Amino acid sequence: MQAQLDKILEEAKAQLKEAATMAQTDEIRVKLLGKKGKLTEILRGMGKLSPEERKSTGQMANKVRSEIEQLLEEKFEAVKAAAKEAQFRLEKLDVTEPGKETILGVKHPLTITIEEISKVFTNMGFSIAEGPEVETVFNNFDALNAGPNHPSRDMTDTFYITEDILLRTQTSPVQARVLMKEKPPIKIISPGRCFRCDTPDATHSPMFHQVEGLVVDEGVTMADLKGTLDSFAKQLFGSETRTKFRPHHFPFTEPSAEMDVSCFKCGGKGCRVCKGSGWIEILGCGMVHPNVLKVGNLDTEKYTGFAFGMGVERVAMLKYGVDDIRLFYENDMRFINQFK
Ligand code: 2U9
Repeated sequence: MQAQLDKILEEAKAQLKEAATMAQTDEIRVKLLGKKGKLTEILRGMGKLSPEERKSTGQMANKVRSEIEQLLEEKFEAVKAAAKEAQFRLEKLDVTEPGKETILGVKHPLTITIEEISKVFTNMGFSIAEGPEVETVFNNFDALNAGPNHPSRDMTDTFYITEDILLRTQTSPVQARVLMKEKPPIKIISPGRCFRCDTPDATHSPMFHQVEGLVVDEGVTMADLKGTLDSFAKQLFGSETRTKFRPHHFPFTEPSAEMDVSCFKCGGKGCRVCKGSGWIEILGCGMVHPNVLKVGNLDTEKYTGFAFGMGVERVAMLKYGVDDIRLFYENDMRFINQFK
């Protein structure tokens, strides 16, 4: 019996040495100490022995059992620790490893330009107004004093959807809506997308962007217009920038003007950017026509206003030295990435 028990213990030691997982260790436990386990069977068979034999065999068997239980416990602990170690190794965090680069998008040059222009005006107390790109003929033309025979209404210049609905040709209808809805003081800019039936070339696109502005209150004068736009030019193109106003004509303003800025490239001496003149035309402006103020039901004896409008693409092309407007719409990342 002793020999049998010694053999079981030796085998148990050998098997446990080989076991590498909890499952393998448990399998060994079942084979030895389970219901049909080798040692269990020996213990069960002791009933048939004489009382003397039962006592000595029982002592031997119990000693072997507690030794095996001890070995099993140690093995369970060991494989558990090894499993934990392996898991830790797997999850190890290398704090010296360089971070993974996140590829961020970049802002489109037109977005950058709109944001720069808007910032200058919002810093001067202007609010930003927005409106639909699909507009009524009334808001786009009639409200802006462009009568039924005005050339800008021509089918060849305007994308009509129906007789009364069109794609806005400027952002002025946004201001017309504000004028009809709100009371002075009004001090807004309206950046946005516009559409004109133009054949694309280096300086024309059927879709383009504008920033327009409108100020209406009691006692607004041409001096306010000039002061505001001169300050704008100095903030956008540099504090050395000078401005000059040339008479012009728009249906929605009277008097009207175009504003030139001294060339930010050559300072006014004359270069390729200003085509030798020293000046660059940047925007149109004027005192809001009384007919337009009347659309807002305003007393034209009491209220006056000024308005202005500029093409965003033109400003961006001048600022960044872009010589073809179509580059803005091709989304070639080699172009877009240059404005980071
Ligand atoms: C209301 C009243 C007046 C907006 C104005 C201009 C002058 C102007 C052009 C510049 C280049 C458009 O992109 S461009 O072709 N715009 O010169 N725009 S005053 O006047 C308004 C607008 C709304 C109610």
